[in-house]
Amino acid sequence: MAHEVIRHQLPLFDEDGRAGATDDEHGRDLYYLPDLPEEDPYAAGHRTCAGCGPAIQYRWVLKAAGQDTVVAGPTGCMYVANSTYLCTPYTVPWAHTPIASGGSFTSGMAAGYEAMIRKGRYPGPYPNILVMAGDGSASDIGIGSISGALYRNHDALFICYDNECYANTGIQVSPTTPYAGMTTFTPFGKAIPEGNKLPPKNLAKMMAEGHPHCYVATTTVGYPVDLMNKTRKGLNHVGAAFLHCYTPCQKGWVYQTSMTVELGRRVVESGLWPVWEYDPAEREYHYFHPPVQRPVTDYLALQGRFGHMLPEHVATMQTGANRNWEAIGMEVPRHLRDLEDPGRHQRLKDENYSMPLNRGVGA
Ligand SMILES: Cc1ncc(C[n+]2csc(CCOP(=O)(O)OP(=O)(O)O)c2C)c(N)n1
Ligand code: SF4
Ligand SMILES: [Mg+2]
Repeated sequence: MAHEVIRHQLPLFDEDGRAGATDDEHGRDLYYLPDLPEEDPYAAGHRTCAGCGPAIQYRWVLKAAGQDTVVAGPTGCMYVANSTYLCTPYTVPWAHTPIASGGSFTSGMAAGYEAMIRKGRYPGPYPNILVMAGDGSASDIGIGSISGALYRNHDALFICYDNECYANTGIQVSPTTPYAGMTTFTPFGKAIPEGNKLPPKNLAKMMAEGHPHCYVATTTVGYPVDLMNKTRKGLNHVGAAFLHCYTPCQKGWVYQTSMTVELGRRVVESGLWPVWEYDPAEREYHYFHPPVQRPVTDYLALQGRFGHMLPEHVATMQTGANRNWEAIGMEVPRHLRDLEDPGRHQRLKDENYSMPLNRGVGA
């Protein structure tokens, strides 16, 4: 006799009921204070860099998922820094997978739990099953195995923590490295003054358009409640879900350590990272419209990886951001349209608040 597979339904955090919230001068709520779970399945004691965005994402995702969770992690910083011999920050089962196999390994876990529960060999309920893969893994080396898992609709959450580079091997370019983002494989120089010439791969849209039966969303570490709620929605969705999360890399991007969460807001407010949710039932996108629209320089100038940009590169970036505003149904204000003109810019390293020119990534 087949046993019934009982699944968790995790309640969502109330985004409007944040106690003690305070608005800044732009009306942004700076202090998210929801009733967070006390449990920390990703505990203190790991070895990531100070200010590491992926570590913040890991902590909030696992807080949202809770104790009845199994996690996989393909090779990358978040495997290497979290699995020193005989030491681990996880209080839930965790497994390392080869960089290309995050999708296939997680499919196997999902199918295995489902089969064991049906046969009465595991009492259930069906645990929260998730994988957190870097952008190198999820958008490049392991994209095939994740796409296969989404297509077959295994009941699991597939997350890309996106630090826009192959960080663990020394900050090399990846398909999600932004235009003009300097990496060790895209140095700027006389021949290629912008460093990276290519725009980033639109991974989340590929996943949503290519797997229309899946729940797909984007988020950033700048919006903790959004990140945790999308984690829970992805886990509650019966079938495969994909979450693409922007996670700054302090070492690779060269910024002040305390600015990780602020960058997660500014990348959205400058139009460079649209935050949205794709609902597979309606087959529709729901876009977040930030209350503030900034010039891209408010974001770029905080990071050494962009310090070499010339006026024409900054203007190209603003043009791309303005296209994004239109794509999510927002008006482009006059002052942002004007900034498409290179004549309105100076070299980025001469901007106010600019970080010093990158002396070599991670130096
Ligand atoms: C097939 C294969 N190619 C290359 C490597 C070397 N490698 C180990 S970690 C890593 C970087 C992974 O980048 P990403 O997935 O973005 O994670 P991050 O290091 O940025 O956290 C690479 C290329 C590997 N382990 N396996
Ligand atoms: S190199 Fe970047 S992603 Fe890796 S641990 Fe350091 S801050 Fe985190
Ligand atoms: Mg990466």
